[in-house]
Amino acid sequence: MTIVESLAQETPVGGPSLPQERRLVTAIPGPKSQELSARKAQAVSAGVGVTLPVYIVAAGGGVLVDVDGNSLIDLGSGIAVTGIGNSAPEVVAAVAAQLAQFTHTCFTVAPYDSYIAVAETLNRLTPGDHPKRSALFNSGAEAVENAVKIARHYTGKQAVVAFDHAYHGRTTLTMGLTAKNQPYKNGFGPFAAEIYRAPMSYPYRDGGLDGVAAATRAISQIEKQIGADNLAALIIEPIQGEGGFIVPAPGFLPTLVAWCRANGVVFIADEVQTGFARTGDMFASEHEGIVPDIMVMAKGIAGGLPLSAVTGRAEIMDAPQVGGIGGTYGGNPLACAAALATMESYEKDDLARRARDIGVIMTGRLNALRAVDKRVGDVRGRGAMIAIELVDPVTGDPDAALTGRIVSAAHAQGVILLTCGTYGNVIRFLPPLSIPDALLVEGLQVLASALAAA
Ligand code: PLZ
Repeated sequence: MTIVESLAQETPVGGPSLPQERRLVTAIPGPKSQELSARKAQAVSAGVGVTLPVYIVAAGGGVLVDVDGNSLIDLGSGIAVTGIGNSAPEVVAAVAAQLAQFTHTCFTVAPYDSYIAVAETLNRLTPGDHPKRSALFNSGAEAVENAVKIARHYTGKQAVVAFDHAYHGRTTLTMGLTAKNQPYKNGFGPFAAEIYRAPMSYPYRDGGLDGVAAATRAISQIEKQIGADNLAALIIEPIQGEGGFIVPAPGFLPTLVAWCRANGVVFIADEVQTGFARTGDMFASEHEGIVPDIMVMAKGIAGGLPLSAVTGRAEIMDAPQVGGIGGTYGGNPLACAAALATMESYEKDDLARRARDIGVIMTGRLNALRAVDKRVGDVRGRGAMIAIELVDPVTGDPDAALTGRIVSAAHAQGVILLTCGTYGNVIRFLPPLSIPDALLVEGLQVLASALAAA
């Protein structure tokens, strides 16, 4: 069978017209998925793990349909990527049109206008009305690396500060920025030099230190251990993603930004996970009105196509020598077409508002669980980026085993849930913004039953 024939066999077609229902017709994973898992084990590097081994043939709205015919509720969006939904019609149309014109020239060889249009849109959408420039890449990690390269070039300094619980990627430089050893770093060293770690604001676990005090603690450590004269950039996720959906106390981010500005340090916001309407604003930085010098974006930018971006102050972004920034695929025309359609939809359909509405539904239900079940230690996040932290009700210690049991039970019931957190005890909810309310509520009911049974 050719690839085209086998794709054609795999009905149904994805997109929002897929029946929006949870439907289990086999055990999870079903027999066909189990066959594929056996093939995977023989063909794919064991280092490439899988959260839930159901093999997908179509997705859209708020569901993923697997090869056995099960329809699962998607509360993960492929890790915050498909905010506008899988195979969103406007993305499909834009990519199909581009596909028929040309697929690749390499922007740095023979350019095309959609790359410029994406840059113009990002320069307009990101916080601050100063002159900006953008550059496009493929993955979040690649964009983070380039942000650091550009900040070093501009400042002529080398040190970079990242925070406790941070996640910035899996390449050599970004592994160094990432805090957690397992599974991201273990055995993969040595890591890049001149990376330093500062304490985060983690209201649930730092005794309620207020934001300004937490920032002052971080700044004092930075000044003593590194010195602003050596520091090129400080990089932080406005809400930490993989680290546990940690929302810093109010005042933390603005205090850091003010210190960076006063000390010639480039403030880099890593909005790879928080960006593009996810938190109820176009970018999470907007919540406290901070204006990053550089913003890094990926995930939600292009409706599922691989694209990432670095947008920043013109004088910083223009610092590198011509030819100093690039890559074969960065800003690929198919990804740019998808990004233009996706970003238009965020604005036109006011998806930030949809994210806030989803947040109200989720936090209402999760707080109700917390009120009656002390194992739910914390409910936090913003918009459609919400999490619960599971703890021992007596000691408050993280309970990763309970977390694992709940998530497995939800998976078996056809709800895709993701975990996160330094201590592995956080369940995060990242539904596509295209999910119907009824399906979201059903997913949360499955979670509640799993919690009760665990
Ligand atoms: N910065 C804030 O969340 C990616 C990691 C999934 P890439 N997070 C998902 C995994 O297990 O690898 C992420 C992020 C933040 C950077 C990145 C890196 O983005 O596109 O995965 O390279």
